[in-house]
Amino acid sequence: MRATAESSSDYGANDPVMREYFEQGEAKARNLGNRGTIKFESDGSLSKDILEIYSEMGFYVFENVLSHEELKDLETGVSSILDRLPTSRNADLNKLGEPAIGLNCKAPTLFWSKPLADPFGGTNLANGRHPVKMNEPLPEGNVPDEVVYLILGTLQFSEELLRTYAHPKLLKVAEAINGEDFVPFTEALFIKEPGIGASVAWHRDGTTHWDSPDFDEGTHGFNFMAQLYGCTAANGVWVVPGSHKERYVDIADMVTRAGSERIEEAIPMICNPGDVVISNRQAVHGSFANTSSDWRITINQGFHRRKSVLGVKGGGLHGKPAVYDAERIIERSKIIKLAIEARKQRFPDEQAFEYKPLSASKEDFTWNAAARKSLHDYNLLDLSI
Ligand SMILES: O=C(O)CCC(=O)C(=O)O
Repeated sequence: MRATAESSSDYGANDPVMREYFEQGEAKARNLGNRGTIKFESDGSLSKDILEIYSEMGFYVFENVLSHEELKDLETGVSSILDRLPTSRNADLNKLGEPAIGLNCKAPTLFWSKPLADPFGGTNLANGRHPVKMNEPLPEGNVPDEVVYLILGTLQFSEELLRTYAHPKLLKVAEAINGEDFVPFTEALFIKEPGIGASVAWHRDGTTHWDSPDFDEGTHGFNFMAQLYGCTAANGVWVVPGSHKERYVDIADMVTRAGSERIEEAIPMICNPGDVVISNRQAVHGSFANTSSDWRITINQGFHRRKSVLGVKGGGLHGKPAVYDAERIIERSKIIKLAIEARKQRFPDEQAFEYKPLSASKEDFTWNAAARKSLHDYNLLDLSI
């Protein structure tokens, strides 16, 4: 396990106030009432209490979703991805001198940052949705010039991640929240290495529907954030509860009112290994540079309502702008079936999820070498709204 490291950094002069903010945040998080195991009603529908609290807060911590066995698989998969990264932004090889992953992909895959930096905050990147730069503490010790802190299109790099994508309870939750015809958005890995991991400035994820007449709290979908090592106030994502219901928010003003990037209303996700957070993409959220000695690896799996993407012009951070038609949506959704088939091979005794939009399909979704190859650049078809 990589859960802690010997060396770490701190926030310099801000360290005492950051620590106080983290302590207070953790206490609030533990009292918020938005955590527990995934529960269903006797008719198989998702627990009404969970739906109500998720709707109120915009995020919910599902505890103990991933078994010890699955976590071990995921650790193998994630380690293999980290080992296969290029040694630097312009390198072709990984640390073992082999061809690195991501380099022959047309779709965006690897995102680099200086240690403890904030690559997006206060820039126009990603439609300028990260208006305020976070504090960038100075790393201590011998650190690389740049590190990969975010990977997209992850399912092509790891069968272990692909299998977890088809976790039957998680897909049942996706169905309950976004409807039987729910569709994928994108998949990502956030890597917060101790003393190095970059911050993700406060933002909301959606880019297309803020002015839509039929906008509501679920319009821009949600992310599952599965935690390999758990997460703390210091290295985890913070959320402003309830902000997902607002059509317009002023993040810069929240920061101005707080007098720093320590937004007062925000609450951290506090998780153990194997917990999975469902997080509304419309909620204001962000994470601080990881000066702690704890690793955080978050496995993100995003899902949308079909009606939020059909006929909509999307694109931006995750791909080229395009109008998403029914053919593209079903093509992108096929990975759900492939993942289900891959998972069946690993967990044959588990009740598999049935993905209704492809129930009647005559296509062969057997998980084999050809299927694995077909995943190359699959995220060119991401449904990014
Ligand atoms: O994991 C993080 O630090 C940021 C996650 C995030 O911003 C997202 O999933 O949209």
